[in-house]
Amino acid sequence: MTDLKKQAINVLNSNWKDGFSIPCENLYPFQWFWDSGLIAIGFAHFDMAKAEREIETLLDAQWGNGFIPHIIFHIETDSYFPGADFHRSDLHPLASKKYQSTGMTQPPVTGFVLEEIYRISSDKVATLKFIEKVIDKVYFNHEYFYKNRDPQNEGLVYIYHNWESGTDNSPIWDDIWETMDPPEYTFERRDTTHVDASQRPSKREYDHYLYIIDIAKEHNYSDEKIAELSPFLVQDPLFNSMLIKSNQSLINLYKKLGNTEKVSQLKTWQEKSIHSFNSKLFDEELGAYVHYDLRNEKALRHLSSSSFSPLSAGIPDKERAEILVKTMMDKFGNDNQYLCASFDPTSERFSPKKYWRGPVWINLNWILFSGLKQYGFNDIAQRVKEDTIELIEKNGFFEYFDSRKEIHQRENGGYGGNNFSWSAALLIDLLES
Ligand code: 2M8
Repeated sequence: MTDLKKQAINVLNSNWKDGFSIPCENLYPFQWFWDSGLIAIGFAHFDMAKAEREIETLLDAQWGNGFIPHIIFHIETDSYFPGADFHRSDLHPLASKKYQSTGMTQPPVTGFVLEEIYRISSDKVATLKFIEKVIDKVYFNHEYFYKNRDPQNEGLVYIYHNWESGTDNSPIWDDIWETMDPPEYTFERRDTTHVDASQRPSKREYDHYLYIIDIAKEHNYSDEKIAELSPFLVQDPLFNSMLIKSNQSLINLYKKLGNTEKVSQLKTWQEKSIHSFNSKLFDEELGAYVHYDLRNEKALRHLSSSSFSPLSAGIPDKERAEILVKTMMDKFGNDNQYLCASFDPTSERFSPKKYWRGPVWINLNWILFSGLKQYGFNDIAQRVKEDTIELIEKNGFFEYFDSRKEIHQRENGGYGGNNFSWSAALLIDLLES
């Protein structure tokens, strides 16, 4: 086993908290939805019991309407803000009685995570038994999305908060902040006691984040009211790609399990989603997929690593995939840049050290790698893989990395939290692929 893989295993084992994993010590002390799913892929390579437990714990926090929250507050600590007391998931009548959580969700990765675990497993019979036990909960989660998050019945679901996107302070959201004027909140930030403030969102950005939650709370997290009133209502290409990728995995797995009814419903959702995705979210001029602001009915015309994520869900046809990859390489693939910056390096809004405003993220690289491979862009996929390994080898298992190669010759270009779980988990998977 390589040293790097051993180190990655150590990171995962040390972030394991008896039933679930934290993304990293101090900065993120709870269980996060999409982190958990991606972490399970790493565990599946060396400890299937933990991979399964991770998913079971996550699904145990599901609400009575199929919703899965973005943070599950397993412990009480004031080292993270905003915590359970601010989010107040208990306001929703169908919230879990067992766990305190947020009232927002995250990219629905669980469906494809189950299929990945099956792919990795050396005991397919046992793994399929596990999948059979949990898969209906994942299906129920997809049903929640299609029933509650698609007010115009397009097959595209909305997110109502930037924290639902996973790409939390992407410059794309700046367009939305311009339409809002939230009050100035008084609160004590915790993230900036763990990480340099220059790598995190600003105080004013946090005011926006809190204000959207307050509006949702005023209406007890009612989906209907949120759709009507939230100033943030966006159809996000990454979020919808994850849903579509997971739909496909559920179809594949239900076929193995012989459940034709579920396969047929999933196929109906899938067809509609892929069709709308291609007709609504593709920007011909930019040559890539973009976000759509449903509240203000306009496209948010910016390039980010999310723009290329539809490759991993098989959304573009071959011709469009070529265009997409050309855009990616022209704008993000310059020789002095590591693939793939989280935001357009040629834009004025690009900020290479700050959270989701420019740095490379390992989870997005893993998603892009899988997409590029699916369409046969093997050389570029290989570059994404090599860049990912090099970034971790040079700097450590950080949360995000500077995309500018020159930086790494002078200093450590890893930012945010260290010993970060999904960086370790997905590196293990990349090393094996
Ligand atoms: C970051 O988000 C949290 C809020 O959810 C934060 O900044 O406090 C994001 O990178 C998100 O995508 C990720 O799931 C979370 C934990 O790793 O951290």
